[in-house]
Amino acid sequence: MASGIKFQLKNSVSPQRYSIETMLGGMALFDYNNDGLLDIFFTNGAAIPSLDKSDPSYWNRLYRNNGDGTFTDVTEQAGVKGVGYSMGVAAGDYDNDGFVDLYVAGVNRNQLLHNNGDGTFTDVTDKAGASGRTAGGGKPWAVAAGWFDYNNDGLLDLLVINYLDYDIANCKLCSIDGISTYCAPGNFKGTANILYRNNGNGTFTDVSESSHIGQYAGKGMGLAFADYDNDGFSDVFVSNDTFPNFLLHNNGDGTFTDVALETGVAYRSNGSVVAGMGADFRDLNNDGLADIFHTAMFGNTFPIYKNAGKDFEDVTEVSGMTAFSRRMTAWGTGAFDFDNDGWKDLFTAGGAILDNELEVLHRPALIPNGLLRNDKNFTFTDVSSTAGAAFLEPRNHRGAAFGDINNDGKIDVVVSTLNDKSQLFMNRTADGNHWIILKLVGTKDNRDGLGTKIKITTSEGVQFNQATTAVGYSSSSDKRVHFGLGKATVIDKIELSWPTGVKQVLTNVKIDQILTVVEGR
Ligand SMILES: [Ca+2]
Ligand SMILES: [Ca+2]
Ligand SMILES: [Ca+2]
Ligand SMILES: [Ca+2]
Repeated sequence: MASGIKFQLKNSVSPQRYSIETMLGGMALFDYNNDGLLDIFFTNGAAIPSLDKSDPSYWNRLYRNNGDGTFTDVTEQAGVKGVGYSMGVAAGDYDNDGFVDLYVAGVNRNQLLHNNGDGTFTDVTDKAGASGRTAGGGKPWAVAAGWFDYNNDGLLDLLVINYLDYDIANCKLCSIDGISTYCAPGNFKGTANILYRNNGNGTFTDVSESSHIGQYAGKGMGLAFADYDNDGFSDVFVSNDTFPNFLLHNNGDGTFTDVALETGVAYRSNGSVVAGMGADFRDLNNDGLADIFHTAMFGNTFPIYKNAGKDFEDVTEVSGMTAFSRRMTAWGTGAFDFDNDGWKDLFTAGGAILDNELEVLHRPALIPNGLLRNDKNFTFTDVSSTAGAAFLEPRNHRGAAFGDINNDGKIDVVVSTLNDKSQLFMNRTADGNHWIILKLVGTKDNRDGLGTKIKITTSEGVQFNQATTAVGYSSSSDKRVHFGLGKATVIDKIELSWPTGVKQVLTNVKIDQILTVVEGR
């Protein structure tokens, strides 16, 4: 059955090959109308070089999930077609009114879209003070954003990830052997990211300086949150493009310190800087410590860093990732248990950086997606070849968002493709395994429960996950927390640690259900 999703990511490719053209585009899987069905928001480009978005082919798009496998384009009635050259999106209920809002990151304009609860959104960017402009008035090129409660006050704060110091009106253009192509990031300076503290009255304060986030200029692409040292404060991982990664430790006093170098995640263990793309920050070996995975470009291999407690161990070589990824570039990614066996697997959205990669670098411009099964102990097996014919089709994939679109307990994936239709991969894995999905409702905490750490215990062992929407590249995934349960027929215990410190324990929980967990009840 046709899904009705007609969205095509359009970058307005120019003969000059402006760098922004190759960096689109993310999407969000979130339930904007609270009917229990995940809807899809796609970011989109604009005309080059005007960055004008008025032509409908450049609009961002919202598709409502009808619950029968079909979707309806509700962009116009929802008021979300957007402005400027958009790139990333982050979903989070910043005002705790029960309706999930959107922050759209872009080249020349960022937008905070308040969900009014009646199917419409209002652009409140200026009123909220979250334009993505720096204190000096400049508008850095933002590729992604994420919601998290860094100061544990029950209000979601916003981190905006900026990429290169770039001005389309006055920028360097590049060529290889006389052929115009996209510049390598080394041709531009990096930029600092922006942290906005939520004031709780619909406004935000730029705390980039006081939080020390603004001290670190990088070339950010991937963003993911986890409390990697279990001190009760959400930390931040940012993968940087051909620049050392950031691991921003939340000091708990409103400041962050980049500890990437001393914890071993700034560079690969051989000392090389890689072109960091999308990232995820989750426990891959069920020991309660969040590990790091990020995609990269051809020749790099995609790094896996095992959280060893005080620092991280580069386990890329032993993981099976080298053979899979050494000759591949990928963007979107996510660590989800696609076969519900209790171990989080990895998805990668393949696509070359240059659209004329074949012509100028003599290697493929179109790359298939990847699916890697977690065979425990940081061993991953490439199972892409059995994931389906459409899954293997080489394309110019970009963003990926993850969530259970038909509420059958299996995690589905939406993937964007540059200048082509987006794809919706419904997970049809026939495994006979059980599952649970937790829909958190914060009361003292942020309504979405983002940042809540969850431990579950079954006859098959323990598992850990956390509530987050910041996953992969420029994209926002289902806020609900999924666990595959294997053959377990009951969940003995679910332990939740909410960001403000509230602890909650559920026992003898039924499997194969979407369970709403209200904080403190
Ligand atoms: Ca919905
Ligand atoms: Ca906060
Ligand atoms: Ca921490
Ligand atoms: Ca698995």
